[in-house]
Amino acid sequence: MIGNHSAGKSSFINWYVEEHCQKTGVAIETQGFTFVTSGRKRESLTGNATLHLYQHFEPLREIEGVVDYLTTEISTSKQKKFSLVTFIDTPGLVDGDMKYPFDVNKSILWLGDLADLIFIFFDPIGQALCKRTLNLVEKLNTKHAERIRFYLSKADEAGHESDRQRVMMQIVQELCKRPGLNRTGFDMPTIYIPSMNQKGSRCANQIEEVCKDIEKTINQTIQNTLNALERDCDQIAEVVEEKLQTDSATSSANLRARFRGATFGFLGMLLPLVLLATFLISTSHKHMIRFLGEPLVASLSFYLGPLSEAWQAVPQDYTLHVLFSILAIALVMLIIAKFASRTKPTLSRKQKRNLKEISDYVQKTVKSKKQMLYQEYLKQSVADHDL
Ligand SMILES: Nc1nc2c(ncn2[C@@H]2O[C@H](COP(=O)(O)OP(=O)(O)OP(=O)(O)O)[C@@H](O)[C@H]2O)c(=O)[nH]1
Ligand SMILES: [Mg+2]
Repeated sequence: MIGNHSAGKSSFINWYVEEHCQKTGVAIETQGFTFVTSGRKRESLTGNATLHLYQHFEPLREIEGVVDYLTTEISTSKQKKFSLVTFIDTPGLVDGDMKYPFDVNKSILWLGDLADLIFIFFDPIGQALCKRTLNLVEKLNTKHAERIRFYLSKADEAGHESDRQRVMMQIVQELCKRPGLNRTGFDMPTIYIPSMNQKGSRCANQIEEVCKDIEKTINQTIQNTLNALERDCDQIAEVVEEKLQTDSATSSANLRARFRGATFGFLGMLLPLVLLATFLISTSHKHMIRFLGEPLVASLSFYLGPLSEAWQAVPQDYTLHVLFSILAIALVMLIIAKFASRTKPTLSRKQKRNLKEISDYVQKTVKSKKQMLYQEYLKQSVADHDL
């Protein structure tokens, strides 16, 4: 609810809730922001408690000083659709010297991003043309034109029909001067609190339309929320499936990496051993027989014979070169083995089970609950309609 000072914002909330939640009067009554919401016990909360209750409003803390001017009024009223609404009453807007203890424009614009409906109250007395209100409306309109509703409040005080028309024209003209607001056919219902019509004005009161609009918005929000819930469930299941697939791909990649590492490692170890054996057989045959025994050396010479011949074919001067080259190749293979066998982390069995449980939960429990709520909602709205 935004509007000029004394436009009747707080009075409207009290009328809707049918309880005197908010102070009203001719003075500047509402100094800060008040969340009027439904609950089990009549209670007033401070700024910090308010931000605790509405955690998504936490960024408001960044606007200096505003937390000290936040309150929540919890009411047990079950009137109209109040149990499904939270009103945000805002400080009356005035021009000029009046200093707000916090950045009121910034706060209102920030709250406007979160509200489902933005009610703008213009009253016929005095300050319908408050610059601050018009500036804010223009800004809000660029982002949230479809949420904004204009009302001529306290319409019973507007005098005769002709006076009211004039006031309305003036407001619309003033709004249309703003480039962002120049729309054709401004809809501005006239409303007033029935019990406050002391002069017995016969002006049409469209306050019931406001209630219908609130109800319509509640219904839309319910549907949107339930649809978003279903989409979120699907998205969670998708992400889980993706994670499990990636994990299984990583697992097989790890297996291949281990195999590759083992192969290179084996070759890297085998090469120097074969080299050593060949070298020893061809150079110190007798010592070998003494250490390993005649039969083993015989079979070794049989298998490695061609290699030792090749070895003997290497000219004496180059033996060392060949030796080092082969050792270098073996070293390279061991290094390759080390790199090839590198693996990536995978999910533990417990983590995989957890993920599957999450996916099952959203797909079965949450989705069926959504279905149930949807049915319940449809039944209720059909019943309401029948009434
Ligand atoms: N005649 C008449 N008086 C109203 C109506 N609504 C509010 N008032 C009176 O107008 C005065 C201001 O109302 P509030 O509800 O305090 O206005 P507000 O917009 O909350 O004002 P601030 O909190 O100061 O910004 C009070 O004296 C109310 O009794 C209405 O529909 N008709
Ligand atoms: Mg007020």
